[in-house]
Amino acid sequence: MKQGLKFLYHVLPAYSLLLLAACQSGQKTETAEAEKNTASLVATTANDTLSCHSTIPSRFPLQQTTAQTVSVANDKAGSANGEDSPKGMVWIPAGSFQMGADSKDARKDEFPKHKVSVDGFWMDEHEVTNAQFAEFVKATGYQTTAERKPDWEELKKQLPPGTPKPSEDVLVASSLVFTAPSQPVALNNVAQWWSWVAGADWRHPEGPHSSIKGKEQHPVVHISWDDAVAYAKWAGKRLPTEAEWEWAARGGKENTVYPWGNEGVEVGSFKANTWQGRFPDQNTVKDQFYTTAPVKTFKPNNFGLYDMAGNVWEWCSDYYRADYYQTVNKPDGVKNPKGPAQSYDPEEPTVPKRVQRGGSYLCHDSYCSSYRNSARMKSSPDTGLSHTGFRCVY
Ligand SMILES: [Ca+2]
Ligand SMILES: [Ca+2]
Repeated sequence: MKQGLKFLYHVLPAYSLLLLAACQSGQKTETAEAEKNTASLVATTANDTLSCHSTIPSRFPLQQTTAQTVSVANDKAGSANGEDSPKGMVWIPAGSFQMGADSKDARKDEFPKHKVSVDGFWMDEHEVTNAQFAEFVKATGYQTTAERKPDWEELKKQLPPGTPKPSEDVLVASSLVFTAPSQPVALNNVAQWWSWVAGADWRHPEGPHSSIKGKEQHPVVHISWDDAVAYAKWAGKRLPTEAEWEWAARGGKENTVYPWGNEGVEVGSFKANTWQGRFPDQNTVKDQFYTTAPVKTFKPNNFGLYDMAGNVWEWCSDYYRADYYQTVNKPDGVKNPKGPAQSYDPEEPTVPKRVQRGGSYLCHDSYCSSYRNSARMKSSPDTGLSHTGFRCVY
């Protein structure tokens, strides 16, 4: 198994530590600019589309860069019988639905809305927790992507020719940690709130001096797609397809923007672990959680799934293509789509990417509404940030 995992490591797609370094060196200038014009930056916040609307950073390249009908089939293939239920999983019935954009917040890659059918499947009722991931590591000795030193010889294969090697102090086992700036900042440079922290990994979510003690029931974070796949294989499960994930998030509801319906995320009782206040410098923490929340803190959707919106991002098995929905938009619909054969993200064309869904504790309604059912995100398979986790299906 270790050899297989080693192979996964060696396909690291990250292509530029230099961009990270460039972003970080530009940070002071950006901050100074922000201080000069706070009011206009706050206005920018509302309109900006370069924050978690469009992309989150890959591990290395901090690049700048309708009417709906839902039917739930009477599904006899699976069993919702409690006796047959795998522990901690719920049965998601087969059905067909209109996949894609539901609201004015929808982004280009959520169109066109199209008919999709999926077979029934079991799904983890909550995100994989630290306690669950610890069992896997204990049993296998698995070392996550974030715990391994990046291999420059591999990385540079995906860089433009002639890219100089970053300094050795950057090429150490590290991960990206959310670090709030002390004042409002423009939202077009994610390096202002993501820091490359040596020693940050799933056991040390905020860096080497932090720990997961007392966070056993929180979702595991700093999980790359490769890590998630390794865990799923060990558990005898797999990652959900993007279509399965969206169908499950909708919970059989029609015409809804969120897993709970259409009510705004901050209206009424709190429905998910998200960001309140002004991103990224001011979180009022009205929902009680600045970073992760224990799983099952907020109400489940109609299928009994927790945190399909917010808390941590969840990996799907599919490659990401911005135009994928155009290719599967057929009058009769598409059955059990598994994503495109290859990825293509016009924002970072050389980086192969996988899909993430559901948003995180960093998503805020004023500019990032990725806890919408149809919102799509993507990242390179070696990327696991302090808000990246997963759940499995089977
Ligand atoms: Ca929160
Ligand atoms: Ca989630």
